[in-house]
Amino acid sequence: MIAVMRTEEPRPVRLQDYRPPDWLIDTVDLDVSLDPHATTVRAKLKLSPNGAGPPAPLVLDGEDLKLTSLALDGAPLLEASYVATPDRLTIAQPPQRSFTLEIETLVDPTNNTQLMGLYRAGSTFCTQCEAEGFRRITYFLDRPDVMAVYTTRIEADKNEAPVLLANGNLIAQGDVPGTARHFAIWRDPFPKPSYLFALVGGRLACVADTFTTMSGRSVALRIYVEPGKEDRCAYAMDSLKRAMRWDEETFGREYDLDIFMIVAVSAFNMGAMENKGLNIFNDKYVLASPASATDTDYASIEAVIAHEYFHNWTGDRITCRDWFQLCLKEGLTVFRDQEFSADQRSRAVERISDVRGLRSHQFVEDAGPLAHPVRPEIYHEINNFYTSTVYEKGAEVVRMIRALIGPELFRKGMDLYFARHDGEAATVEQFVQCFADASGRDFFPQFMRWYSQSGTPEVKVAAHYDAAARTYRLDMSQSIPPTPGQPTKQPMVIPLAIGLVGPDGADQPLVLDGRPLEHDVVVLRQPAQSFIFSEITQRPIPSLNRGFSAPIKLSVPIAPDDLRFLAAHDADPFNRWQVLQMLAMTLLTGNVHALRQSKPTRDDEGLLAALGAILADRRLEPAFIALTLAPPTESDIAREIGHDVDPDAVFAARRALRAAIGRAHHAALAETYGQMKDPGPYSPDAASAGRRALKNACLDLLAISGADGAIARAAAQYDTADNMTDRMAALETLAAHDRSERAAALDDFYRRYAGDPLIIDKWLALQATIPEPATLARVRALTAHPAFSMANPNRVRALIGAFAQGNHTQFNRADGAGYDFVADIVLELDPKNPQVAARLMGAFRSWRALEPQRRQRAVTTLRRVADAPALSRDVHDIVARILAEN
Ligand code: 0A1
Ligand code: ZN
Repeated sequence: MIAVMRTEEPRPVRLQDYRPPDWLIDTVDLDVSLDPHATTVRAKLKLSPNGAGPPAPLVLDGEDLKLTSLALDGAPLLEASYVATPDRLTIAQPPQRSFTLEIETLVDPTNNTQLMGLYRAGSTFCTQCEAEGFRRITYFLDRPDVMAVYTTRIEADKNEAPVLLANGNLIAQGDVPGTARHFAIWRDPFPKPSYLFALVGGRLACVADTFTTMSGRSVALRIYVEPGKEDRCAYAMDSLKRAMRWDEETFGREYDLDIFMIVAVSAFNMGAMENKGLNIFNDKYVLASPASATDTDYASIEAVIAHEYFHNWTGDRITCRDWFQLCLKEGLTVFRDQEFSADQRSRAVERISDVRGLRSHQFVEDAGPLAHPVRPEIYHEINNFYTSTVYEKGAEVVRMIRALIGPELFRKGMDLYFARHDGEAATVEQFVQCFADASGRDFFPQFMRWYSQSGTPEVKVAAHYDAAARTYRLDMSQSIPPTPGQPTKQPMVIPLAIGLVGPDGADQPLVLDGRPLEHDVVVLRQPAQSFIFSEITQRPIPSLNRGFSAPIKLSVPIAPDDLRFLAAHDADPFNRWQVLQMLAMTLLTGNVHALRQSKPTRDDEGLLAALGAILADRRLEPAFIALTLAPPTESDIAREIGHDVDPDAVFAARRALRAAIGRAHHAALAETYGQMKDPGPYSPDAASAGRRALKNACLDLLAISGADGAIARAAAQYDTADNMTDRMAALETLAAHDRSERAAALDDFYRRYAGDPLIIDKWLALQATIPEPATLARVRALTAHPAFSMANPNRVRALIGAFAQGNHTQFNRADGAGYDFVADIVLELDPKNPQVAARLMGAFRSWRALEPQRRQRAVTTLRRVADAPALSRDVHDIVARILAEN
């Protein structure tokens, strides 16, 4: 029977309701005949009952599917024996033994605007199956604990899709006699869940290389791109080879298939996807040349290529039992890609950038209505849980395991994890158990709270030095603010890497309870706990949470003089950066307060002097200096203030500090600008990128301070730049100043790059982030520009995403027009691409912290969206949680 009504799946989904599947699928034979509007998918599934439970019906997931034929063990199924709706195929009384099911469905890739399942990016056919996209291709047990061996035959018009790819190794290809079509057959020997399935068909160019693994096997490497873009693949290929080597050297992990393929597509909902042997990428994270990509783009490409490659072991070989375990693969893989970048570049700079990102995204999420545990326990729409909490905080949790047991035992635990769970769909408990077993330490049951409790822990520290007894005591207490669904919390295990810095700037030996402190880490486990260090001969300054060993908010009363001392002498570069951020934060929050009360703001000569010392210190890495010159972000300041936030005052205070830095160090900045210029050709390496970062930070600070000739210098740099980093940096500087040079440069930029969508995205995003009232009208006008398209997620993110997430003053306009504009876009986009629409909607997540007028405007807009008819589950879930009172 083929029913047509759409039956909603029971939602929400809860972790506590997990049950193993009643049926398993051992093999999947797919035969996909590609056609722009009517692609035929024949799936032959070998099913078997899972264990000897009571007879169970077979219920396969679907979404928007059209069933055209169904057979069991070769015989067509009687209409009375099944029910097929677009989103489910039910066989109430299947045989209680192994059998094969042959399902034929018809899908329309061209009109698949959600970009989930089989869709078209330009003219290329491609798939995206995580999390629940495979069910848009065929009926299936679309859950990660059902792992099967896939064989995929793809057939297509030879002219339309000369390249046919799927997971695994190519086993056959040829022409379909008597037609203009051809086929390819791919077989992936590794059992995998459906979310890792992929196929691609299109007119694509290929860049080829090889990699010899540590055991001497040769692996073919292929990057497929739109023809004409081959010359922009070199950095991605180089990053891939370095990532493959690094995983062998650092974790002993070798690649397993004969071929590893990357396909760059122009329309993709996220960054990239780790499909087994066939990674599909948003082309933004593949394509780079000096003339088209900035240093930041290069670094992102390196990180995303590595991230997807590392998933081969952490995600593909060992996958997740259910979607609640998403952090098992994502947190761990982010940790791995961060470590890779740290090893390839500068460890200190990488850590500071990662923490800056964590604070301005994850801490904001954790402090608002969308806060959720690293391992959520309930969801309405899993696509809304690809969050910075699952990814970035998930990585911090893995990092804490390493801080707690040290690098050697950490590696032993990872080895155990790979040995014990290879080929399985695992859980977070099983992962953590490997470290408990490898280390024999007893804190892991309590440590699990990092996965179950949301919110950012706050640790308060008081310090007492007893000169007579030569002891130094740290009294610590911890608490976690309430978060949605979690009014009260239990104490966490918090590893704090510490140093006690003596008057000579050197770390004093750490002796706790008569023993040298292991790994220089104290472990806070109680609500309140004291640590007494002995043999401390001189009053030290505490350097706590070094390297940001725990993702917490730390309050420790250190006098400004001592903070400046640490800025100059701390052996931990992260904390040298951190103490200056603390000094700046104190100044900024005070000045925001003053501005709100129309009182005079103040300067901090000591902070300016400390920054000057950093700027003058030629032993420091330029990239580190550049990061140090950047005050806390607007979202950091807003979060620190916490309530009654006026984004205009936040912006004004921050801008004033940047101008003060520019004025105070005018000469040094101008001199450094000159010194950091490299005469040679562009190279994307970290040291060169760091010099450019510092040079461009100087340029911007000089311009913001109103220095003579600074705008002319930026305009000249724009005109003469021989690489995109310098051109874009100059344009960003110009964009902050409403002068004729800005308009000229923006026009010129468009003319130069009109044919290159990824570059035009930079142009769109830059205009969307200009912090001035005219921006909203400009952004609105740009939605009608030929370069913009609501159908392409990169364009939407560049223009609308940048406005909503990256322009705090204009999105949060006091008149509410920014909110209404974004809401209108969300409602327009939602029927076509709910996933991207829901992400945009997340921009409203901090509304409750705003001052009353904006809060009122925001809630009015939020209610309008909530009440809109036919909202997707994605947007509905986000709006409902953002509005919920708890
Ligand atoms: N697993 C991918 C992220 C990803 C998630 C969902 C997607 O669906 C549109 C796509 C990609 C990663 O971590 O890179
Ligand atoms: Zn990932």
